[in-house]
Amino acid sequence: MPKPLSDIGLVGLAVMGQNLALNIADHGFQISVYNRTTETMEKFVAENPNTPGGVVGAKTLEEFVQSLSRPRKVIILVKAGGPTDAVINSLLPLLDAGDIVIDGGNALWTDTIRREKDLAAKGFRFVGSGVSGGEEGARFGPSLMPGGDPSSYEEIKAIWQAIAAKVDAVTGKPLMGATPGHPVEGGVPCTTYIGPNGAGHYVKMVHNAIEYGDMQMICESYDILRQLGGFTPAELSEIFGTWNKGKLDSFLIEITTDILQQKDPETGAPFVDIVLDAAGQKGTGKWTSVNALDMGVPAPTVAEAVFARCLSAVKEERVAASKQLTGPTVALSADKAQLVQAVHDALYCSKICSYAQGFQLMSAAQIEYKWSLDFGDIAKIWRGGCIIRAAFLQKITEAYTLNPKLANLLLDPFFQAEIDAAQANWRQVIALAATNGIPAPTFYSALSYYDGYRAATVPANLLQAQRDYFGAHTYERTDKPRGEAYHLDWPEPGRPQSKV
Ligand code: 2AM
Repeated sequence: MPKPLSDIGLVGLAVMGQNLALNIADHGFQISVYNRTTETMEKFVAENPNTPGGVVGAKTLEEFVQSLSRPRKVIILVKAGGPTDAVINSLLPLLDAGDIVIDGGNALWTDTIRREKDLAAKGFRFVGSGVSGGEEGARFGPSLMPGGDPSSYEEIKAIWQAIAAKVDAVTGKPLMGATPGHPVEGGVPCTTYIGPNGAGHYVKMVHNAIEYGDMQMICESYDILRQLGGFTPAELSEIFGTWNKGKLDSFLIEITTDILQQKDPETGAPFVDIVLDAAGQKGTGKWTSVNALDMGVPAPTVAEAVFARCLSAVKEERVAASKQLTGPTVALSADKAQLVQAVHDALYCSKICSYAQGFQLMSAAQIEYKWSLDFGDIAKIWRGGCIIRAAFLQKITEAYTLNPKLANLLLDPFFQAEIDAAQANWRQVIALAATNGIPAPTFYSALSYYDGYRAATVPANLLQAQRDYFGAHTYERTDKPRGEAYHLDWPEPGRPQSKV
């Protein structure tokens, strides 16, 4: 027998919405569902008659809202942008003060800040919750990054903790094996309150940007190993499979292992060789890079990952250029086993730099928006459920537990020792990529970030002199306190400086 009122409601029954609704129902919560196209809702309800909590369909938004217990909790999972605003605007006249609207889409965090302010002014509560893990995550346990009104998190906490992915309390490894109607028992949930207004969606965006970096770095590893090692996709699958048992143990390495052994069902060729090399993107990497530029925070590796997708997308132009522009001939490496270890280390070091940049970005954003982010907790909730889940994140949690005010991940003793041990190989791989003409933009940029960050002196002295020369932009002096501006009365360009 259904309860008279549902515990929560969900608007938007595309795949993510359907899977999240089933996840909620699997944990014993009764959920009401509404979709603009009624047939989708009817089909969904008919196909899922026996969930532990129960799924209740509503044909109109009025019926939907009336079916919810108070304070009402409504998850919106529609396309980010205009559709989200449209749904919010249709819902508000039907809701009461104190009711909670939760946007589970991939919203731009500044939209979330705007919506939270707008709804708060009208007496409603708003939560912008990042949901990561794709369709599978939504169904059996995503990583959830809720931000917004803190009192609303208390209202949804029990549901969020129940439906989130779980990791082992001791090892931090994801607990797998959930099936429909049978979620995993126990474990630590991959969710925590992130912060006010747009904090949840901001952190979700940075998660996605880190994902862009991870994916591009894996692609560069694959490319270098294939070109310089001469490995077949099947051999590469074995290499990635081995890596997945060590420091690089992660969901993205795991799926890469699977992909590289997949054959194209039509031709029998390695599947990767059938897929066209032109990448798509939905915008979260770009948003992050634009924001890094806006805040003046160095996050070059993410930006390079976005640009690599852009360069891949101009396929026809590249094909034409390949017939005209020259480069070195690729020479196969003599020591294949050493190459594999070196590429492993290059990937590992680059990954550390990329995560360091992502956390730097969140650190700057929290000052800009007056949030108080807990980086140890953020790394913790990324250990399971989400696309970047990895053994590595346990180490990041430990780094921030050891020092919550860590200025940069690179300064943590564990990561410092890891880079010390692996950097010779990292440098070797980049040198090999350069001499053989293999693009490796995230590897290169991560190393430049590392070398730049550890340099007490960079050539910005000359740059400041140039700026002062042509634009009287002033400079600070090495022999005077910071903040004092000086200007030299430069001679005319081309005229030799008069001797003193
Ligand atoms: P639909 O099935 O009626 O298209 C992903 O597109 C989800 O968002 C779908 O459930 C879709 O509903 C819903 N959606 C997209 N735009 C919408 C809008 N403007 N109003 C309500 N739902 C919308």
